[in-house]
Amino acid sequence: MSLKSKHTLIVKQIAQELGFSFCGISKSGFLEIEAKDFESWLKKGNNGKMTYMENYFDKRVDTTLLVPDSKSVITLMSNYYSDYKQNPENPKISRYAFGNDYHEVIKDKLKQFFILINQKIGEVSGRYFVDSAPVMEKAWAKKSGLVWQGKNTNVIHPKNGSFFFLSEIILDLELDYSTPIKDYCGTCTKCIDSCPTNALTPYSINGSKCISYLTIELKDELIPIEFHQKLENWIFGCDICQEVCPWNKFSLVHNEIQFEPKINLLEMNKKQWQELSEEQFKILAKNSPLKRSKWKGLKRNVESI
Ligand code: B12
Ligand code: SF4
Ligand code: SF4
Repeated sequence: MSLKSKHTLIVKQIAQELGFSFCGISKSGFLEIEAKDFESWLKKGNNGKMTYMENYFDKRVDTTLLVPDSKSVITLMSNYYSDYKQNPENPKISRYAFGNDYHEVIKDKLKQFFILINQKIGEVSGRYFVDSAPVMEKAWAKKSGLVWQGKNTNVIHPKNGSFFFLSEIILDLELDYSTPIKDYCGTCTKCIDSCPTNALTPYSINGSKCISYLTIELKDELIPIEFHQKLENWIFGCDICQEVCPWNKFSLVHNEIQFEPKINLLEMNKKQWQELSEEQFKILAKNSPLKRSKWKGLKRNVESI
């Protein structure tokens, strides 16, 4: 076995030890096709008021500019699927926010991953990311052969669906690379047909119309009135285009204790949300992604449904 293959094996073993669901690797570099698509997405204004998406364009589409001397992008997937069902009459929270904030949970694991690579392989440098950085995470997950990108724009694993977080380790170490898998959406259009705000066209999203954007990303202003009737009780994110996806019938419940549902938050009815004080919110939403919208933001969302 070549040294590169040995290192690849070590990386995949570490991923398993740390509880990542899947690990795929591709060559660090310029994302030529995605750069063009992303540029036209921005030109159409599909990012709405997420102006941070316009920053660091060159680095976002080229990991060798983001992490100079990098050779490999390791993509890691973390399952967050929970079969806990919220009462549909109550204000709804998307599954990814049932438990503790994934940014913190996964960042801790990536830190350990990096230490273990340095212990088991030798001195390797690089950086790790989860969500917040200018990295086209879905494009890298696709490239590394783990998933295809569905018409709802989420990436889907053929055996376990799309309820996964993505994260990456970008390294100056050469590894064995995988090739992309095929697209299994076929003639299905369930996600597009079910989106209440018509945010989707096949393989593309108008972010500014997505409930996830309206309830989380749109800050310091009211949710435009034309969307109020369409929120279908969602007050933090939206899971509709994933719930209707036939590939999510294969989802398995995660085994990450930190993603266990915070029942106290999830079982609140509208009246309880309306009466919730800022102090109570701080206690209930401790370590939760809901902190991102703050008490004020959630109150606005509750008043919009
Ligand atoms: C901005 C953002 C959003 C925005 C915009 C959504 C979007 N699809 O981009 C908003 C706020 C709406 C959002 C919502 C959600 N998000 Co978000 N988001 C991001 C973020 C920060 C950047 C994504 C990005 O680069 N968008 C830019 C556009 C251009 O990218 P794109 O949609 O992939 O576009 C490509 C396709 O359109 C393709 N394309 C264009 N034409 C064609 C034609 C064909 C035929 C094909 C095949 C492809 C194709 O080219 C484009 C460029 O590659 C990433 C984290 C990251 N750093 O990557 C998380 C991320 C994508 N989000 C995530 C999640 C979980 C969500 C939500 C499910 C949360 C929720 N429950 O509310 C929803 C899902 C909504 C949806 N249907 O996408 C996960 C997705 C995991 C997965 N399995 O796919 C990510 C990766 C975060 C993470 N680390 O886990 N999100
Ligand atoms: S998350 Fe909801 S609003 Fe956003 S695209 Fe999917 S179905 Fe539409
Ligand atoms: S619902 Fe259908 S079209 Fe949409 S992502 Fe899933 S398989 Fe693809």
